[in-house]
Amino acid sequence: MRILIILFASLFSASLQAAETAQCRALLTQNFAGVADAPTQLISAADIAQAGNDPAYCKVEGYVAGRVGLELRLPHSNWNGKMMFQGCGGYCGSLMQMEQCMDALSRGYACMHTDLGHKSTPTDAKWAYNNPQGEIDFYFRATHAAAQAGKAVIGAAYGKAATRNYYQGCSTGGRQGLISAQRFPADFDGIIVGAPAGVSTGGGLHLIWSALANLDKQGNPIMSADKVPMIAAAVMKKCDAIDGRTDGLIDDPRKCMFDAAELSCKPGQDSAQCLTSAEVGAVRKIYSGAVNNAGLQLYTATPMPGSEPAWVPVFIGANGEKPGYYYFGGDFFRYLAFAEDPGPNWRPEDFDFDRDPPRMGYNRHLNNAADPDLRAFKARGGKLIAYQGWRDTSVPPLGVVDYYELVERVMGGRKTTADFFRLFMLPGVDHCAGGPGPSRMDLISALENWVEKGRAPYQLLAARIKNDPGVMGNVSFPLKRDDIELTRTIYPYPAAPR
Ligand SMILES: [Ca+2]
Repeated sequence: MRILIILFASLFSASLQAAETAQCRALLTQNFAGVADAPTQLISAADIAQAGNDPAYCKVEGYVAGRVGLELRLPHSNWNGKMMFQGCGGYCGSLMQMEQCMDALSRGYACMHTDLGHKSTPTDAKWAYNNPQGEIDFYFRATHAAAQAGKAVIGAAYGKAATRNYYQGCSTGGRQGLISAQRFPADFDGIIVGAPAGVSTGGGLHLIWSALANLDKQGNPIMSADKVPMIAAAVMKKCDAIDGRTDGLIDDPRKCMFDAAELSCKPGQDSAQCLTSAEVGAVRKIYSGAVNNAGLQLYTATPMPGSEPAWVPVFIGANGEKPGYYYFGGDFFRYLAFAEDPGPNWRPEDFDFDRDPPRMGYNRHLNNAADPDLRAFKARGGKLIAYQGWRDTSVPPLGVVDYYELVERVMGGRKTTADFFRLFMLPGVDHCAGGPGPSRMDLISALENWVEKGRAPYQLLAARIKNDPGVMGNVSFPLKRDDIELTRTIYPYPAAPR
């Protein structure tokens, strides 16, 4: 009897194994042209051997009409029955974040990614020049279309549909996740959103304002990058202990009241050790965020005190160069921000903070992931975990804070919101990851527990790790104990440790 049970069990597991094995090359013989919302063509399918910690998988490449490129990595065996959709970054334009699938893949997920409908570097937007379809794909269509394609390919590869479909992404990827919850709430059962760009078109104003803040009328830098550590040190000295811990992290930078004039040069003082009045003006401008000539704040999400070490090179170029956002932010206005693209000859100095913000409604309509009405996503059982670094200079942290608070008001209060949406604010963390604060959290496990077991994340353990690979790198869980430098328990906003 016992032998029979073992025999039966092993036969059962063998058949299960067979059912879970991705049928890789046979996928190329299948027709995906009829996938709803996503006429799909596969281009290649290849077996990739197991290597190191990465399992063997089937690598599938293809596109959705017109030009939404996609890739899937399908584990050959031990598929966990689920899909993970990996988001992109910047202006996307390639499958550059496919490597961030590897954590999910090693857990048994079939993982996929899209280039968002065009070919480019992550920092250029020429592809969008007079290209409205490209903008539609980038801002909202490609993620939805690729998800439909991916679900169909996974179904064909394993002979059954995924039991759960999840999404994870940061920056542009965070925006993709919010757009999914807002506009395509049926696409994903659970969504992880990091530092979402495009909660408001104001994100573009932030880029251009902060790129110009430290340039004089001739376009030369007002303050050199070597003044920044002095400012950072003064802010930390003033505000580190407000949260009760002198640890180099400012838990809630909204409580830090710092004015650059505190570092003003006194008569006779060596200007290397203080700020000139022009430099005080530049620093105040960075903190203030975009305002028009009437003094009206155009975007309330501004760089926070404590973010100063991350101002170079994005707001203040190293070695007297133009700051990074002069170029990255410039492309937004050259090719995306307006209904009619001003094109390659447009310069950031051409932006008029009175005339031009009202012209950005066209982009806002495509871009903004700001709709607080998440009723459809909540009703279908969707769960949303968001996180944001307080030191972020690319996506100012108060954008997602404002969005979360707006959702609370629209969805009926804190408790009814916490039932399906939680935000985790990370002290001392840069854009998506990195910085002195702990930024790495096992968010996939947290999402699985919430969606599959009904266990909401009442806290998350964040870790700072050695040699963090940064915003583009893959970090697999569980973390290696020797790699962990610092941990911190993070509670859902607005709760804070005492
Ligand atoms: Ca502190």
